[in-house]
Amino acid sequence: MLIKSFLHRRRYKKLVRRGCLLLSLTAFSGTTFCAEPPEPQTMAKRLHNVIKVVRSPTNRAVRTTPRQNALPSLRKRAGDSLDIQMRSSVGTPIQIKANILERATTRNFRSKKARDEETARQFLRRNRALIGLKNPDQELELVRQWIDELGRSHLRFSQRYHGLPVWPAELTVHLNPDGDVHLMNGTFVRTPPKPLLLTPFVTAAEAINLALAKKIPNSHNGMASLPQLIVYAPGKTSPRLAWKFDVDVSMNTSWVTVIDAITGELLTQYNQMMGAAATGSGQDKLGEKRPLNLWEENGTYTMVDTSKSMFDSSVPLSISANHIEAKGAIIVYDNQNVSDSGSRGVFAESVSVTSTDPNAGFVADAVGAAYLLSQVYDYYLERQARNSIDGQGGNLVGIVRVGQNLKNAYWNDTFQAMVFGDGRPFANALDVVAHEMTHGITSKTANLIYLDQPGALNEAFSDIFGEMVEAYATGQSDWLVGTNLGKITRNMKDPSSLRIKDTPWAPHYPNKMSEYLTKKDIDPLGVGNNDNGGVHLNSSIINHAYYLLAEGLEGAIGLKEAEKIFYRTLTMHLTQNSQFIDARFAAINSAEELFGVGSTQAIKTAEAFDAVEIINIPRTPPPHIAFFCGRYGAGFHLVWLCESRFWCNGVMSS
Ligand SMILES: [Ca+2]
Ligand SMILES: [Ca+2]
Ligand SMILES: [Zn+2]
Repeated sequence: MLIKSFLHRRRYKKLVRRGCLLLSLTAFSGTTFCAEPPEPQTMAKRLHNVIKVVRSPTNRAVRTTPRQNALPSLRKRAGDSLDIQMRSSVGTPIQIKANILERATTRNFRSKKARDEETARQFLRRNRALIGLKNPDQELELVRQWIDELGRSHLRFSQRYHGLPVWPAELTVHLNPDGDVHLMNGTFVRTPPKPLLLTPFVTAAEAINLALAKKIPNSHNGMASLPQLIVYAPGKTSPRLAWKFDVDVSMNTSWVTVIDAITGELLTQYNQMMGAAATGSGQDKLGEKRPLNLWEENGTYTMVDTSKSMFDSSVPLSISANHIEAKGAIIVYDNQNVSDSGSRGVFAESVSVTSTDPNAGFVADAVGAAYLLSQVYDYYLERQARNSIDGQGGNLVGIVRVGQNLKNAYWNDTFQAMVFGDGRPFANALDVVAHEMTHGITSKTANLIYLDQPGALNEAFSDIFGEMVEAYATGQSDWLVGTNLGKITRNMKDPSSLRIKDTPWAPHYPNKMSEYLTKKDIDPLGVGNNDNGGVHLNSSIINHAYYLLAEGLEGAIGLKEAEKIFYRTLTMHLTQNSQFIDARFAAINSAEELFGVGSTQAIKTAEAFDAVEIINIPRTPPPHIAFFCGRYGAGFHLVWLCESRFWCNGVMSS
């Protein structure tokens, strides 16, 4: 069969075993394979269609494009190690990887930073046809550049279109310690083939009114931020001009809102605040004794921990009844059972926690909070060499007794504060508190948007590091989220042992991609809450991959190496709109950077993602085969069909 001439026999068999059927193929001259994240609903539709052959609108006579030429010339420069993975939905690379993609520029620069940027930009310019950007210098703005502990440089670029931000679209160029580009990855879109209309018909003020008129709960109390004109490009619809702003309803509710600037249509809206999974059936606070680090002045002891290495003693420390000034301290305030937005303003009632006896008299909630913040700080410093949540030794603040009997705890990024209600025994729930604080790290690194797959990744990294902090502090992880809160909300070792709701007909949490929950699975009638597309539900697939890597697989690599790989994945590789497939590549790349290409750790990382069906499909074809991927171009698309919702929607074209 023709198919076997280009598919590795073994991989073909594997795909067939996994339930994929290749229904129909006609003769074709060349082929390539594209990876894209699973789209369960699309897959379901495809099943009904039996087979779908799409004729591209462009002229078939045009056979060679700059894009097709780009691959052979890159292959010539990069050699056989070249590996390109494409996102077929938008026709841009998920990643381009080789031993060396672009050598460090030999031109002279004042600093390593400037030289690295020029090398990265040279790579982007030279491969612009492959990357899908007409003018990378104009269309990519460098937003962050850092050198990691392995001496590798990472440059994060944000996409622009005629000066407007394209959102959420980013890519990262990675340089080895010699300054050569060896990897590029990202979630971005091609330069729109036809110019976009850049004059809004809908004004910013009209956009806000439209948003407030829609169904945001309590939006009449809402405060909208200044709308920003953007090109909205989530990768599922074609890019369009839009207004983006937040509608803040309360301290823990802030709706990211995008309104079409031409039609006024609501394009997306989701609550970006990450509430704690604060479910449970009540449990008394344990009277556990915790050591405290305090600040003493004139016989009064205040709950300010200056014992961490982040503390900067050159900045004067000052303490008043309701404010503490310090740099690099852990500070706990007591909000005295007033709500977060009391009549006198946000946290206006919070006071410092004091006692005249260093061994007695402190508010119990504050003692617990000080212990938790200290453990989270120590974990990230010791295990991940991260100095505080912001990575810069910024204060960690805890605010306890917020509201009356509030059954919630959440991280407030603006205040760099962990906020605790007193309705649950959070003081003992390290996994939940570390989960919340990890959202603070995510927002400063990958900054994953809180919707669908990127949102599920955001949640998964919080669950994972919640467990890792628990393991660090207590000596073991139980792989259960919500330990000590009275009710387990997620199980990383065996996700599907739990149902997503307390009804006997509710679906189970997914273990793998074939069990991925669509919005319809979550909210069949479409009237309720679909959890932003299942961010707390589909996260289980990533959670489970992590568990397998750390402990579950035969030859699993253990917690300490697994957590290093996933921390690197989150902080160095993922971008705002990363999908599960991006996480697979990012984790493998991280393992290779830490432990070497072909290392056991890298192999096991791939196996862990295989096991949850976030699978790779064949690599870039050899250079004599014409290169094509995506919606724009010549030829036929043939779609693989699957018996179930397995992830295998690779697209082939001639
Ligand atoms: Ca806001
Ligand atoms: Ca736990
Ligand atoms: Zn969360």
